[in-house]
Amino acid sequence: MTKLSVIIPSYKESENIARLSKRIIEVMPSARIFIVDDTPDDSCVKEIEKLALENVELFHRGAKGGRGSAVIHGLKVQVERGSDYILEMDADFSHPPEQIPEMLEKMQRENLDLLIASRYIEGSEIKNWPLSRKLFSAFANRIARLFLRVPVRDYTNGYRLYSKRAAVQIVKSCQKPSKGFIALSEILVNLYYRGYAISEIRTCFMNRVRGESSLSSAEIKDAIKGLVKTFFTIASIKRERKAQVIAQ
Ligand SMILES: Nc1nc2c(ncn2[C@@H]2O[C@H](COP(=O)(O)OP(=O)(O)OP(=O)(O)O)[C@@H](O)[C@H]2O)c(=O)[nH]1
Ligand SMILES: [Mg+2]
Repeated sequence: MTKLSVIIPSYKESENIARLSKRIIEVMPSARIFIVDDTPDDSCVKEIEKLALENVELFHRGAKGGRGSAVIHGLKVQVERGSDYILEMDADFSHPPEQIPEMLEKMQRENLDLLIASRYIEGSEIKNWPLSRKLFSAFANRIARLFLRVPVRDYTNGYRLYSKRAAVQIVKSCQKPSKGFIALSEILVNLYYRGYAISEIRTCFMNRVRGESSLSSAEIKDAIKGLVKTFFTIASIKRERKAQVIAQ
């Protein structure tokens, strides 16, 4: 049977994390959930203990290390455990778990390495985001596309499915990811410019109802630094691939 792992980065998500884990298991009873939790206290740990589901595991780091590094840690653990497919999604119900079977089916049918649930393709929806967030996200995506030139519409939605070989590549290439959402663009670049198969699927993104946002001005500064770093990554991957061709 196909082994699917779901990585959920979590920071102060005690109002969401158990509810979400339960919903995922209802949709995909065979999935294994791996939560990488940076909440300083044990509020999320307690919620998951209370839930007591065998296939839901929480790894408590206990200090804010960033969404990017939480996901890379999760990918590393799941690669070592031999997962066939690894999904990442936010803890705040922005990403509908009901879509997991559809994503998995497309991934397998088209033999993809990365499938992005994209907010910016036909048929997609963004619900309950204030205009300021919509504009910020659209602007961040435009800028990322301008500099990074990967032919996808959504560089920053953290609802994505990876193949095993893509996950192995990410763990190897993205050891020091940026802290916030720009790490998603770093991963994208590291796969696209090495020739991995990438596609998008329509989705319905919903603003969080419970818990607090971790988007801050520090994260925006981190995104600008991350974008510059990723821009230079493209040149180094191209050099690396050229050297491989010459060596052959
Ligand atoms: N492990 C870990 N998870 C984080 C960290 N920062 C954010 N997250 C999680 O990453 C996901 C995305 O963060 P959000 O706060 O929802 O960011 P956002 O979606 O841009 O903002 P809002 O939805 O408006 O609150 C959520 O599941 C957070 O709990 C972190 O430092 N460490
Ligand atoms: Mg969110």
